[in-house]
Amino acid sequence: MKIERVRLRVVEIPLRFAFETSFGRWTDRRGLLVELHARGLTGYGEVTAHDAPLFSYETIDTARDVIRSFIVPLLLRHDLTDAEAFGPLIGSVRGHPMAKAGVEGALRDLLAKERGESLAAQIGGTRSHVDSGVSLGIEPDPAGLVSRARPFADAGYKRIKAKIRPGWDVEPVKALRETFPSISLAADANAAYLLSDASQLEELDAFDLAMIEQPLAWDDLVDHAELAKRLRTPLCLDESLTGLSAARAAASLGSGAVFNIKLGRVGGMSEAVSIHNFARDNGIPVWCGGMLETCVGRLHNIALASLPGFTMPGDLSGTDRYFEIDLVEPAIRVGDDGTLAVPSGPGIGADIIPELLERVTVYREDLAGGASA
Ligand code: OSB
Ligand code: MG
Repeated sequence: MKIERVRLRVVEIPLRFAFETSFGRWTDRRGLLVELHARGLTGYGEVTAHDAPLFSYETIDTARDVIRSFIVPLLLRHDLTDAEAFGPLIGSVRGHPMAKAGVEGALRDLLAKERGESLAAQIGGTRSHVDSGVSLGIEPDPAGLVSRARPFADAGYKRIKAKIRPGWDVEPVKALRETFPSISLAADANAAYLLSDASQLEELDAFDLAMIEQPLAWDDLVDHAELAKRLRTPLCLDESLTGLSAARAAASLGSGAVFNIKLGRVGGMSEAVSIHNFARDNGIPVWCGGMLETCVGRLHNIALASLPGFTMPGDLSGTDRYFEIDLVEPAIRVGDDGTLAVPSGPGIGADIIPELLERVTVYREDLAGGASA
């Protein structure tokens, strides 16, 4: 399909309440959307990088540069009809997985729309609904965290994940567990601990957590394997799970009993599906992680989570968890049964509302076809 125009948009959407992790605090989400235009259709993808290189080395600006200077020129030289051809096409570009994933997502949406199939159908998804989960940031005190959690527990969210860091771990997790004795609970450290903190993390074994996510360094697999032997609570890898190669190494070392698969971190849908297949073949449960995406990224995540191996609730919430503004119609919402519907319409399966998209756009750049706006 001949791409007539590539448009990058930096968007800025205020969060309903601040979100704090061990590595940063957000009061709004600045994000990068990729649009591919062809034959009257638009494919939408999202680059999940943030402003600063704190989760990984990528930023919105590094992604814009790599997309503009390297990925789009390769893409425009070919007439792709199959999304699986995208990975080999850009294989010479090292790293920058979030930049690649954003473009692959837009291409997949475009190709799926042309064929009139949903993104979930395009990848062989089998679920019509996926379980919800919410990720809650660091709050001033444990009672504040419990108040944040309550509406989600009441709304039937299937899993609550709390951000932890040294000094904010046992107390908040204990408060959640005492308030919600039977809910599935997880803790996410975003790489804030060292192996020498193992005895502190062992205290979390008392709260029947589904997992502790990425306690150790963002690029570590070896210490995670060591820590896993010391804890009863399963470990889950996020930051360190950079692709299929890392997944194979992690499985062989025993670095994580559970995998969080994120489209941006692993470099796009094709790689995410490969990790899913590998994990399924090796009996490793996986779930779909989030990066505070706008509705565009969330729809791609929901499609991914429709694959059969996604047996644990992920970071899949309604867009009303984070934002007052919904850029798509129908809006993404958690139903009474605590699940989200996997859209069956073409591509991402929801319509972007153009006026709202314009309203949140703070920068726009056209890379092919029309002039810069
Ligand atoms: O580590 O899972 C993470 C948000 C930004 C960066 C990293 C993470 C997160 C979350 C939010 O936990 C998940 C979501 O989008 O719902
Ligand atoms: Mg995480």
